[in-house]
Parts: sequence; structure tokens; C-alpha cells
Amino acid sequence: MSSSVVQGVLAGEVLTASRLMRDLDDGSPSALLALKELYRHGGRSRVVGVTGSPGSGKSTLVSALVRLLRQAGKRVGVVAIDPTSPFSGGAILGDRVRMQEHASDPGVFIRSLATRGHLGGLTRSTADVVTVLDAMGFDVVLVETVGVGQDEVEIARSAHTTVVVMVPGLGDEVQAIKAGILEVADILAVNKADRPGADRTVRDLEMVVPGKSSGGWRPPVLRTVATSGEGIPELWAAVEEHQRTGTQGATALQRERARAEHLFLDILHDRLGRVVDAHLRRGGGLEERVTRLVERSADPYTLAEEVLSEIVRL
Ligand SMILES: Nc1nc2c(ncn2[C@@H]2O[C@H](COP(=O)(O)OP(=O)(O)O)[C@@H](O)[C@H]2O)c(=O)[nH]1
Ligand SMILES: [Mg+2]
Repeated sequence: MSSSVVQGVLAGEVLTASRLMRDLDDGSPSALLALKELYRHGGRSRVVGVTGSPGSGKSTLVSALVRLLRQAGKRVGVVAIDPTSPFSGGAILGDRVRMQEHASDPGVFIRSLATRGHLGGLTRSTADVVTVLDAMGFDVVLVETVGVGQDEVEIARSAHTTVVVMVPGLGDEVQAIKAGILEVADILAVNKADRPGADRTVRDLEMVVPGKSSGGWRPPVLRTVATSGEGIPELWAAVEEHQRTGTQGATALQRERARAEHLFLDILHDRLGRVVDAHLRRGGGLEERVTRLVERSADPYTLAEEVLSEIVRL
């Protein structure tokens, strides 16, 4: 089963890929086997993260980028992550509507992920979907995430280039600094630049973006109007410029190493966590240990060491 799935994904079969993504979500062992093989066929897609507050226009911007890339003959995968979807279904539906013009285009693959109800965490599911899209041969994979919370920052870190989307006049720049989102920005897009206050926001952001990195890159602050497509070619030119800067010297390799290390450690920590959970469930030692903690007849540090030594002995 797994090898026909692998062949199908490598051949770019949409149905095979969709089924594999669903099976991965369900934790299917044969899907994992296929993923293991697919990873080794990947590494060619350029992964671009698009992150920012809800309503800042990320989906519209992604859709405009898809249009531009399709005109240039590129095949594009899109991963849209939205925290509100499991409750209403509305946000993902909204994204689908915004991206509807691409829905029947065979050169575009759109996958929506909900942030809740996922096994193994959002970062992992996203990474798995990106691995599949990469193996399918998409030139570019755009990952849309809401720029709040640790998971989203982690996802931004796993992209080759991360675009942070802001809007004029909301004091967003201050919030961005607080949330640490500027640290992950390779490019800042002040979207809704058709609204008042865009100049001011661009100026404010230019004052707070970090200086040049060791690779010689300083995040540019660009204005976009995602609804009209204004500034979108310039935005993509900046993405390409960032990737070119990265490919001179060591920075591209450093980024690739950081992405690989990040994914590897994430999987390892996840697996170790599962080993610990399974051990506690099997041994039934959890309840009893909690009782001792509450009674203060034991401390959590010693009990954690005890559990680890039990696992290592196995
Ligand atoms: N005026 C204006 N509205 C925009 C622009 N980009 C997006 N919007 C609107 O902002 C709303 C939210 O956009 P959406 O792409 O769903 O934002 P997301 O939540 O960040 O994905 C929609 O009504 C869009 O039509 C823009 O550049 N200018
Ligand atoms: Mg959206």
C-alpha cells in the first residue's frame, strides 16, 4: 500500500495526497511509512510563511500571491491554519471562499488545518503536510498562520522566508514587538495600505525592525493592498531577494540546518512524551504519585527522575 501511495504523491496525484494527509491526521502507521519515504524525496519547495493578526488580510494576500505565481507558471501549495475553525467552521470556509478562484486549478493545492483536535500538535501536522506538498513537486508552499501563540511562531520558524502582515493604525507594531513576532519576520507587509495611516505604520516599523543579520539581510517594510494586488509583485520580489541573499554564503545552509534540527527535535520530543504517557498509563503510577505530591510526602523532581529511571530500565 505504502509504495503506491508514495508513487502517487511523487506523481502529484491530488486524491492520493489528500487521503495521505487525512490518514496522517488519524495516526495511521502505513501513512507514517509513506511519509518517511517522501521526506527523502523533498527539499525542493520554497516554503514561505505568512503570519499576522486575524483579519489583517493574510488569506487575501496568499490568494494574490498564488495568482502571481500561477501567472509565472509556478505550482503552488497552500496550508491555511486557523484557530477559530473547529468552533464555527466559518473561518476555514471564509478562506476557501477567498481562495475559491484557485480551487479548480490543478497547479494549486489548498489544505486547511484546524488548530484544535489535532494529534501530535499543530507544528507537526503542518510539517507533515509541507513534506507531502514538497514531495508532490510544488515550487512554492505558502503557509498561512495566525501570528499569536507559540505554535504559530514555531511554524513561522520552519519556513524558508516568513512574511509578517500588519495593518495601519492599530498599534500593531507595538504588539508585534511584545509577541516576539518581529524576530521571525524576514519581510514586513503593511497590508490594507489603501487605508489611512499606512505611511505612519511603515515609518514606525522601519524604526523597530532588527538590523542586518550575519547574512546581510535586513527585513524590508513593504506596503500591500491584497484586495487589488497592489504591491504583491514587489512583495514576491522581496521573497526572492531574501532567498538569493540566503543562498550566498552560509545563511541558506544555516537556515536549512535549523529547519531540519527543529523538525527532528520536535518529533523526538513528541515521541518521548508518548513513551512517558504510555509508561504511566501502563504502570498505573500516575494517580498514586499525584496523591503523594498533594500530601507533600514526595516532590515532583524526585518522582520525575524515578519515572525516567523506570523507563530507561525497560
Ligand atoms: N481595504 C482592504 N481590505 C482588505 C485588504 N486585504 C484584505 N482585506 C479585507 O480584510 C478582510 C479580512 O481578510 P482575510 O484575508 O480573511 O484576513 P485574515 O484573517 O488575515 O486571513 C476581508 O474582508 C478582506 O477583503 C486590503 O489590502 N485593503
Ligand atoms: Mg485567513
